[in-house]
Amino acid sequence: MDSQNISPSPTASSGSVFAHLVRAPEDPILGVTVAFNKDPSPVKLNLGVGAYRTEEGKPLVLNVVRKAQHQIVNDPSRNKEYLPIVGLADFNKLSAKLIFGADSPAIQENRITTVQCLSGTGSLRVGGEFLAKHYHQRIIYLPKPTWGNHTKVFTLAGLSVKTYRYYAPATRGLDFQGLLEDLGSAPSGSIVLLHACAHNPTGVDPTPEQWEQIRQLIRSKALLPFFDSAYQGFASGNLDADAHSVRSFVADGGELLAAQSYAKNMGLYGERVGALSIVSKSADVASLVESQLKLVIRPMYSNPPLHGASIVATILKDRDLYNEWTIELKGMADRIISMRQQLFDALRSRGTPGDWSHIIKSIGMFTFTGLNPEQVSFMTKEYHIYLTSDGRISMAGLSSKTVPHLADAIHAAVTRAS
Ligand code: KET
Repeated sequence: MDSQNISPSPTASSGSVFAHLVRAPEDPILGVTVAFNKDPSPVKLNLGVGAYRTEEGKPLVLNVVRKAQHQIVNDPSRNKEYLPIVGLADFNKLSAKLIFGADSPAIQENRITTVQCLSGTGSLRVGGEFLAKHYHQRIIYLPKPTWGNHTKVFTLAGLSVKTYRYYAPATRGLDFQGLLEDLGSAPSGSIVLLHACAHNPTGVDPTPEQWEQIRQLIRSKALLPFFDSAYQGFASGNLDADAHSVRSFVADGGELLAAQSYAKNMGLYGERVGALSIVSKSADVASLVESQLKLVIRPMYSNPPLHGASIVATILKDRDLYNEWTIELKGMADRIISMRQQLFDALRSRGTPGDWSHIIKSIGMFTFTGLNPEQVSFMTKEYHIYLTSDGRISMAGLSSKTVPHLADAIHAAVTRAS
């Protein structure tokens, strides 16, 4: 062949077909870890992503997870075949039981469809796509503020995102009046995203009495609740108590969706294991729902991964492993609560200006400190402490050893950088 005849294509000479791309910003939460990883400082501290760390600052693989993995690996009858489109049957049944309660009438009446999805995010996305396709109202209301990814997940699923008032910066508490007004004026049938417990990023949850009023309002206006349950067990240390909000909406016989994640409560972050449940009015409808969910999932990722779901199912179905899990979970929740007290005490002993009682009062993995973006970037630059620019800190990333460093940084940020 005459090589002179092979002339470069016009695109090769003018550069890549992708040369026009605009650089996308890093993710507001996961991008914090990217920046953290680049910092060579020995005192650096990552309080960005909500991922549990031990007192030694290390990731934790739960003992029950190690045991379950051991069982799975040593069971010669197991294989690596594809799972069904809806995932592992045992996992789905046990996940529904975990969130709705073993005695849930909706389970007994076969009114719940549960499908295994790619952790909490994937469950929200599959639920969003299903609603965009099959539900008569495309508007979804998200609390303001909410987990940053919610807006993108639901917008890309084809829903139209609006917000309802949730947090009152002045009181660092719930804007309950605002919430009732906004949901009260939502178009009938609107979908409402609710954090089942441990609201992210504020750490502020409604009281049981407030949940009851929210439930009555949602039902009276025929709104459709969609629960995001990413922290069951992390709020109070008790799995049943943390499912109270969801269960009260099932108890009234109405319909709802719920997305579950095992990332935090079993420490299975990278296994991407979660579930979407849709509670319907009858077993017939539930089976129609399942048939359509399969059509959403099959072209998206075909069927979900096996390993994480096998771990979860192994733990949930064995009484001893389950009990051991609840103890380990309580241990994580208690360590977070003790970090709250230690940080609060450290700030008080430094005389840091401001009322820091919200650090103790917040529920779950995070504290919404009230620090502004300038103060946050000061702390990162001067103290190598990494957190999201909205001032949220992951209490689960702290330890007794690092509390003084964080308290020094907050003190300096408040007194010098404001
Ligand atoms: N819902 C909420 C409220 C949430 O905070 C997260 C994760 C998820 C769902 C999804 O988790 P998954 O790993 O898909 O099961 N939040 C932490 C991690 C992240 O942003 O991806 C975080 O806020 O740091």
